[in-house]
Amino acid sequence: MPSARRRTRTIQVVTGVAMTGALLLTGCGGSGESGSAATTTKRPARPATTTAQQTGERKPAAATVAVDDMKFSPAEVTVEVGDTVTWKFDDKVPHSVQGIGDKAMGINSPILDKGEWSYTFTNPGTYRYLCSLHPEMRGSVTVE
Ligand SMILES: [Cu+2]
Repeated sequence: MPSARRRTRTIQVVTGVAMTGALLLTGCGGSGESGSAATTTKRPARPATTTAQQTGERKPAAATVAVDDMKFSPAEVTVEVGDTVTWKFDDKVPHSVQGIGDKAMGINSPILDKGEWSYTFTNPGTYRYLCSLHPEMRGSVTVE
């Protein structure tokens, strides 16, 4: 078998080279194979984890209270935490939405005769309010 013979010769050659190399160890720096630089394949940067949350979209009002005919209607509404209540003003005289007590301090609309005003409730509880011009006009928002 010729291949077996060749292999034997190759082994001999290799051994010889190895020996020679050992002898010339000090002298043969630099002449080796080039291009063996490990090319680390650069992995593409992991894409930013996309969150499915839609924080940009504004939630529609969970409840709408009409401010008309000298009253809030419905006078009592119930929403969930994070919900927005919108008051729609449409009366012959102006009104406002004014929270009653420290808890409802943030509820404070301008005085309006037309248009609407919204408030987003972020804590559970019952929030009572009135119209600053007509304190007999009262309503409440319960946040669950
Ligand atoms: Cu009023």
